[in-house]
Amino acid sequence: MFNRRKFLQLSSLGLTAAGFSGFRPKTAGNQPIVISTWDAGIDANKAAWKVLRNKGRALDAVEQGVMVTESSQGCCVGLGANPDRDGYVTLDASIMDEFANCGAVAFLERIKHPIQVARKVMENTPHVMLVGEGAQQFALSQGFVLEKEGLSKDAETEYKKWLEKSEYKPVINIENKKHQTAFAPARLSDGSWNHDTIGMVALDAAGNLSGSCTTSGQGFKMRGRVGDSPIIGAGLFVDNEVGAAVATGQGEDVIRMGGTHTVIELMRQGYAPGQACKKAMERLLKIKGSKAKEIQVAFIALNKNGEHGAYCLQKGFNYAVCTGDDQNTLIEAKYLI
Ligand code: SD4
Repeated sequence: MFNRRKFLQLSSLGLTAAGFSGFRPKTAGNQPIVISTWDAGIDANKAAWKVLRNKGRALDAVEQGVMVTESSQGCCVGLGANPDRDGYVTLDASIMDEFANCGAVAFLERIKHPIQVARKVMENTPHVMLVGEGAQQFALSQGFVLEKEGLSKDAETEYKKWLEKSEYKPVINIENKKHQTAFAPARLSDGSWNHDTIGMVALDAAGNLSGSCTTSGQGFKMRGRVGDSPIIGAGLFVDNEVGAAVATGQGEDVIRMGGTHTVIELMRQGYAPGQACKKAMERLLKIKGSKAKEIQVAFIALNKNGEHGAYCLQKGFNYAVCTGDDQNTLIEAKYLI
């Protein structure tokens, strides 16, 4: 069995200290760290850091962090997001802690913070995942409020535009502000940029890992479609002996390869986080072949030692890393094709 001591031995032999994408934070010991996907991660990290700085639990940090993105007006992870092809916004989320407790919701409508509902599923039910109407009923029983029906102004505009052709074609890197400036502008009316997902993993001062992932899924998906984000082992996985990883991008392909579980198992074998993400991505490239050009998938990972890394299929993915009040930066991930 791979344990922390063995992991540290491998580290000292240099077997986990990657030459690429294996960044080591400047601080040592159980210095907390939080990392999250895309540039919206910068603001989310700030909220998570407040918890970590005060020696709070990684689980609370990853919940508080992604809630910022869920409620941010211009950032369409939550109810302001693009709808499915029938015009409804449906949300997926998952959360996992250091004891392998996990909770998830999928196809959830009219609830502002799916990540909080996912945590309630984890803590207050014997189950891991609730979906659709059942998830909504459970949320209401836990005191959540049913939000108004209807789309945000931006989503309404996008949906009308989409209806003209009704073609399902997810835009690659729609989440990346810089990429959109250059290639596919998706600026929202308040001046910010589109996002549909945020994933976050954190290590706390006690040396424990947790992760969260929340999304409106791919815009204009079929009604009832669920992506990777609420699926433990696909969009999110945490193994407190080894590390934590989260995925973003084309959910169907992340599910196909058991994305984040694969990353964690590679880390268990001794790969540094960036190397593990790269190896997993190579596996996906092999599965997808020439079709890989049509999609984006990215993984970010953090190990027990506080090392982090990422890898994506194609250029344009970035992630935010925070190790202090004024140490919160965006890193462009390396890519395969
Ligand atoms: C999904 N993986 O529903 C999500 C989408 C995503 O950045 O991550 N977008 O397939």
